[in-house]
Amino acid sequence: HGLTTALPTALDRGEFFIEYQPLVHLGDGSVRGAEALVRWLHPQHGVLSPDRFIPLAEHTGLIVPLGRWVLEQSVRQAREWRDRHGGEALGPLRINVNLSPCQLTHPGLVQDTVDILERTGVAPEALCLEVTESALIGADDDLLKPLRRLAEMGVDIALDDFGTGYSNLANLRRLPVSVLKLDRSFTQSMQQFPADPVDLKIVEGIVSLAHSLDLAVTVEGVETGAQAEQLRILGCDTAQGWYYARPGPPDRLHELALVDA
Ligand code: G
Ligand code: G
Ligand code: MN
Ligand code: NA
Repeated sequence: HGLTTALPTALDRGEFFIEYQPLVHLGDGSVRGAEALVRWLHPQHGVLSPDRFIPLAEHTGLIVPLGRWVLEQSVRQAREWRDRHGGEALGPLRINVNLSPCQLTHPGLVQDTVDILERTGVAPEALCLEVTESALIGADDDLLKPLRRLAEMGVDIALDDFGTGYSNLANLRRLPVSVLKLDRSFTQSMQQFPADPVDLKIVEGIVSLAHSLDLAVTVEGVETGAQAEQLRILGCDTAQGWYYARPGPPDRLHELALVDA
């Protein structure tokens, strides 16, 4: 239908834009970075969420140039946040960017990332690439090789939506990941305080396994202070969700980070 025919030219027409959602340290509430979330400002349909067009972009191959554009814009934005605040006071704000499975198999991924980091002067340590758990299920060495190269350079790799796929916990050891992003469904089960004891045990187990493997744990979809507190007590490191802020324009993140600096 209409979206399919409009998508190929949308990038050239400058119809995509990026919103940023802060990543907050659960211990002290400080803003540590943001996740970049792409949107399409469609001339007829208005703002479309990625669920509406990312599958299409994957299907048509546009995801490769689109993903590269998102990466470049986001890393540039991270550089701008740093410059605008004289570098230090904001701390090193980190930028998280989602990668789709098609980008993982694209041969240009490592070189494109290196080029973008060099062009912008952003340290690899300030970048985190998010890959879904399901994209890495049964991943062979060929698929993991580019991620390993990036990880060796200092780029963080996060396992997104963790706990929704066929979480093979033993498999974690072989993946070049340094962050687990616990799926929103776990956060939702922390609605009551105290939360369901079985859910608490599961999250506790995941956190302790993650930490024993030197992985940081980020929780998604935090909507209430009670959830944040529960997840902090369980040892989660960083959080993201509407309780802190909805995804928004880059200046908004800058303001949020300044407030608690
Ligand atoms: O805000 P939300 O509706 O933004 O995002 C919905 C989904 O779209 C999330 O699963 C998110 O990971 C995915 N997403 C957002 N931006 C990107 C992107 O730039 N690339 C890819 N591959 N996925 C994205
Ligand atoms: O990459 P990922 O699948 O995690 O994408 C994050 C998605 O979750 C985006 O669609 C974003 O808008 C959404 N989101 C972020 N914070 C919250 C929240 O607190 N509650 C809910 N329900 N969704 C959220
Ligand atoms: Mn994500
Ligand atoms: Na997620």
